[in-house]
Parts: sequence; C-alpha cells; structure tokens
Amino acid sequence: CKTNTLYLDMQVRCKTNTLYLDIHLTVMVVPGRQDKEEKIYYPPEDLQMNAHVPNFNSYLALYKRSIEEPEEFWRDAAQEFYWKESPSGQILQFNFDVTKGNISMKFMAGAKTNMCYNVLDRNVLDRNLGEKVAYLWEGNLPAHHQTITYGQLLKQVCRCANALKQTGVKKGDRVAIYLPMIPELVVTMLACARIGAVHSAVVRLIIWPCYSQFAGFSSESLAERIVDAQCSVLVTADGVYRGEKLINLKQISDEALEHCQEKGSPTVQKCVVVKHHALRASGTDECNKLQVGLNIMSTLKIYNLYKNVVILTPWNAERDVWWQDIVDSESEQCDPEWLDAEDPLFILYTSGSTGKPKGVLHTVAGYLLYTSLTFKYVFDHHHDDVYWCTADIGWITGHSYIAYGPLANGATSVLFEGVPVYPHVGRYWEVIEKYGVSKFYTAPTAIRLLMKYGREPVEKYDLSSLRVLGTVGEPINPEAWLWYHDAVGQGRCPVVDTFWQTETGGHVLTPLPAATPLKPGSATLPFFGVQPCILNEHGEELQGEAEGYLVFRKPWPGIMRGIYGNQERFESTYFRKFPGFYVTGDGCRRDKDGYYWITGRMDDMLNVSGHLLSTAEVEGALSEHAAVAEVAVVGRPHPLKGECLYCFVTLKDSHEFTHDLVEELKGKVREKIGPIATPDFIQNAPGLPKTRSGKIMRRVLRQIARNEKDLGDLSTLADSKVVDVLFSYRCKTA
Ligand code: 6R9
Repeated sequence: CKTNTLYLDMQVRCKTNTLYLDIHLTVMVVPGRQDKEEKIYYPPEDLQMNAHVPNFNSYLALYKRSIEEPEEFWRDAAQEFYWKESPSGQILQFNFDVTKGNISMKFMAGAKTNMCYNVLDRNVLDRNLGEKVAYLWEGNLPAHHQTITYGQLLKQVCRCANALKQTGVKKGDRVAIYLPMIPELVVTMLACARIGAVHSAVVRLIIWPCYSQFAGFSSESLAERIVDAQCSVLVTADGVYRGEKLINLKQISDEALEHCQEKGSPTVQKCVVVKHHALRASGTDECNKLQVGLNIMSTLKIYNLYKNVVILTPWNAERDVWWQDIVDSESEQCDPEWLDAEDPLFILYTSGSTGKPKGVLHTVAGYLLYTSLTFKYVFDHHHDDVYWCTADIGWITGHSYIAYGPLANGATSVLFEGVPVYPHVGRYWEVIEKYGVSKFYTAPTAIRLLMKYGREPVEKYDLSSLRVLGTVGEPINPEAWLWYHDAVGQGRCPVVDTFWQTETGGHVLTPLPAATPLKPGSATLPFFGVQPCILNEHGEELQGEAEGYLVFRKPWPGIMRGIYGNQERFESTYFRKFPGFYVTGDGCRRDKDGYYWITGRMDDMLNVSGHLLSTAEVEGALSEHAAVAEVAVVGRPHPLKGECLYCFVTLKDSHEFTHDLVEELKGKVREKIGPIATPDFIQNAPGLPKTRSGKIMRRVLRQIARNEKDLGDLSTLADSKVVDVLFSYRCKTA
C-alpha cells in the first residue's frame, strides 16, 4: 500500500497422511513516510551507501535468517575469530523452561578459544593492526592524554598477565578490579582473560559531578562483591581526580579489605596498586621527584602530591604492591590459556530486587561473538572511525562497548577519565572535535544534564565528524532525543536507542543506523537472533499492538549464563515467573508498526541516572539506623536523573524527625551502598499504608510521592487515615 510496506513471510508445513497443515505468518510493517501521529526519522542516504546493513530490507533478511537458521547464522559469524579448536556439532543448546529441568544455555560448547587472543593477537598478527590506535586516553584534564596502539596494548597485557600469574592467579580465580578509567583497567581485564582468570570490576562512575565521591559504590559495596566472588587479588589505584575532587582509591580499597576481614572472608592475598594519580595524572617532574623522595622516607606510608596537596596512602607491605614494580619488569610474551567456549569470562554485579547484588556471569565465546557483532552493526563500524562511549568500564556498557566489542573489531576508541562538565560544560564536544569522533555513545542522563546549558557550548565546537549517535541505560524522553539529534547530531546523525541489560551482554532491541527508520523514544526492533514477546500478567502472549512484560523466547550468544554461585536465584529471578521465557523485568509496549517502547521496570527496581537500584537494598541501609522503625522506598520522576529515590520513614517512639536525622539517613545510604543511591526525599511517615495482611501498598506511596490525589481503589487498605497524614507530611522540595 502507499504509506506502508507490508512484508509477508509464510512458512507452510504439510503432512499429507494426516491432512494436517500448519501456516506461520510473519507480518512486518515498515513505518510509512506519511504517518501523521509521530515524526519518523529515516536513515541518511550517505550513511547507507557504505553501511554493513544498508537498508531495512537487508535488516529483515538478516533477521529472518538469524531466527530461522540460527545454527548457520552464528557459525558464519564465528568464522571471523580464531579458534584453537573450531566449533563443531550443535552451536546452540538450551533449556528456558524451568518445568523441564535446569535452565541452561550454551553456544559452541567444546570449541576452544581465548578472548584476549581474539581482541589483541588476532588484530596484531592476522590483521596487521599493530600500529593502529586502540585507545585515545583523555585524562580528567585536557592536557593529560596518551595513545595506545594495539601492539602496545598486547605487550602491556602480556606483562600484566605474567605479573598476575606471579602473584598466584590461576585459571578460574577471581580478580577484583577497582580502577578509574585508565588504560590499566582494560589491561587488567584482558590480562585476566588471557590467563583464564575471571574479572570482577566494581567501579561504577557517576556522571554527576555534584556527587562528592568518585565511585557509585562505597567500600562496603566493594567488600560485599569481593566476598561474594571470593576474589584472591584486588587491583586498584592510588587515587584519581574526577573534576576537582581528588579521590583516595587506595583508602577505599583498604576499608573494603577490612570489611572483608570483618565478614570472615579475607580472600584477597595481594592488592596491586597502580601509581596513576602520582605519576600520570598529576605528573610534573618536580612532583614526581618529591614523590620518590617521600617514598624512600617511609616504607609504611606512601605520599602522593598534587597541586601541593599531600595525600597519605596507607601501605600494608605484606599485601600491597605497586603495579609499576611488578608489571613493568615482566616479559612481553605470555601464551594465552586456551579455554572452552563456555568457560567464565567475567562477573559483573547488578542490583537485585531482594537487595543483594547479583553476580551476573558471562562466558567466553558467546560474549565475544555477540559484543563484536552488535558493535559492528549497531554503530556501523568502519576502520577509519573514531568511536567514543562515555560510559565507565565498570558498567556492562563499558565491558561490552569500550572493551570487548570495539577491540574485537579493531576499533579506535576514546577512553575518557573525566566528567562531562569539567573544566567546562563543553568538554564532551571539545573531545569530539579534538579526536574527530565519528560514533558517539552516551546515556540519556548525560544528555539531559548537558541540555541544561543550551546549544551554545555545543555550537562552539566542530562536530562535523559525527555520523552516528547512541544512547543506553534508561528510556530517553523524546525531548532529549530531539535535542541530541538536532543540536549534537546537527540533524544528520541517526540516534540508536539501544535497549539491553547487564544480563543480555549486548544490545537486544536497537535500531541499525542505516537501516531502521527511527521514532524518538523507541528502541525500535530486535537485533539478530533475538525474539522478543510481550506477555500479560497471566503469561499469555499478546499479539500486535500490546503492552505488558518484555520477555525473550530464545537465547542469543551474549546472554548471561548464570548468577555466580547461585543457580536457584538465577532461575527464580529470570525464568520462574513465565516458564519458557527469559524475563527482563521491564515493561514494554509494541506499537502498530511492531516497534518496541520500554515503559520502565515492572519489579522493585529503580533507574536513577541509568543506574539500576533496588528499593530493598536502600530500605535495608535506612533500617540500620537506630531511629528507624520501618521504611519504604519508591521512585519519583526527576527532570535530570529520570527517576530519584523518595523514602517514607517511620521512626521509633522517642525519636524526632529533624533535619539532622534526614542528613544522617542520607549518609547511611551513601556509606552502605554509595553516593548514587543518596535519596532525594526522606519523608516522615507516622504510618505506612498497608493491606489487611500487612503488605505495604507501594502503589499508594508512589502516588503520594508524585502528589497524585486520585488514588483509585483503596478498599484493601487497612487504615485509610494513614494516606491523609502522609499527604500532609509530603516533601515538596528535595
Ligand atoms: C545496559 C544497561 C538494565 C536496565 C533495563 C532497563 C534500562 C537500559 C534502556 C533501558 C529503556 C533503553 N534500560 N537501556 N530502558 N531504554 N535504551 O543499562 O544495563 O545497568 O543492567 O540496566 O536499564 O530498565 O532493564 P543495566
């Protein structure tokens, strides 16, 4: 028809003897150009000319093949990589149905390979990319920068791998990483991958410069993760500047290791400390000389000096070693450990609705294949690109799309240590101009922050190198999407809104920039091999236009393989609610064109500036305060963060609700979880709305937090007077 193209795909199965006929009909409607309701943005023609997936038909054809012939599709994709023993036999084996046995998924099990070899040696040896820049490191200050080629990275990784082996790390051991955005972070991850150790990176940077601490996680959170994964080594740094704030990372690490002792789990034998702040970041010769002098003066304490500020780094001579002392002297050769495709690669923690973080486990080959392929197609990567993902590596976005995906493609990436508004609010745009960035990937929360400063700081810089823009982490509101598209992308760069999770390993719903017509606010359509479904509360699959639970029917190579050490929690969190499906925890709407729109979490998780937080975890932290009798935390919309925390606190008798108490409670959350979880609102709640069976009615609390007066059906409420009281105590400002 005129406005819409209709693609029909019929599959007919006929059994002549039984007179039994099966017809499957797939209908895909491409949004038409004359759609009145919403503006659709079509791929720019110049991008299409040279693209890997140059139009919508090619996307459909590839998608169709990935679903109908997954074995062949993934076997072909695997050809690009180096296999010590090639994938043979069945590529995909899985069970998604709890009623039929243990949940499991395996890709290419039995094949042998090594992640590090594939992302480094293969590029240097087979693809002749030794001289190509892998990372353009840009420090907190514009004057601090460094380039690292693939050849240099390989040598440094081998040195680090040898040093880790010297400290006793073996295949399968877990290594905790608490490092800022510096080359050593990637080096440590790859070194672990090279020797078959499992890395667990813990740092998650906060984009907001207003937070006075460096990491999204506190020393207690770091300890909790070290204990859960039973890490034997911790790799950290002396300190780092984020904006104007100096953060003593070593001190946070020391506190964490003390907590590990207190928890009766002193597994960390060695703490490797990168001398970053003292050597690279602060770096004047004079300062370094003084540094050396001070080191000699005291063997127990190390001093760092920056801008005449001396920070004291406590030192445990038996446990602590400087990175430079153990890595620099090692050999540049280190044979990779050949691993099974399904051996673990890393653990990454994400919030869980019970409050305890979950160690999401990813394995070698499937993750390599999936991050590599999504990176290539979603950013339409070409060899002359300069790519920049502003996320931090301690987030899955950094693992997949700063480390593994780009490296597997031999890409040149910017690695940025700083914050978006330091030393000035145009820093991102300045960096794009400085390096000629062509593909740029950031979070809606950063876009909303920068939007506040208007177009002027953007227009000061030459952004003509940009070709594709991406977002990740939370739903992007159309206003922010349009600003990104128009002010940053100057109207000529497609915005790929990529929906995915720590658990999915890579993008699962996403546009392809030269192929998919875009609708602002929609993550559009599934990536290859991904089969989304929408279910209602009863687990019934909804067809056509629908809204409900977003689930996936089959695994793709990058999906998590488990929660570290907890199969039961893995199955109950993701597979028990709707047997036969992987449950994302997100709500979703499918529109008339088959486009997917994420509507937000359906569980007790909140998304603050793209960070998932569990209400139970925040409630746990607040309840530890002596004055607190009961507490309930809900989300409230926030213009910049997307969502923020609104806490209802019932005090024990004899305690008074004061400003100081509110500050103490906020401090408690910061200390237990980290600054990212700091509540914006803490309200006095003499009572909480409960059902007769004693369940807190969170829906009502959410409405009170939002000042929505029409509360709907309150018949299950045990005491309706509570609601009026809560309204009268509502916090109006943060
Ligand atoms: C990569 C990442 C996952 C949760 C996810 C969803 C939200 C991520 C989104 C998005 C709407 C997008 N989310 N991308 N919501 N549109 N493009 O963010 O991983 O930290 O595990 O968070 O983030 O709620 O379930 P993770």
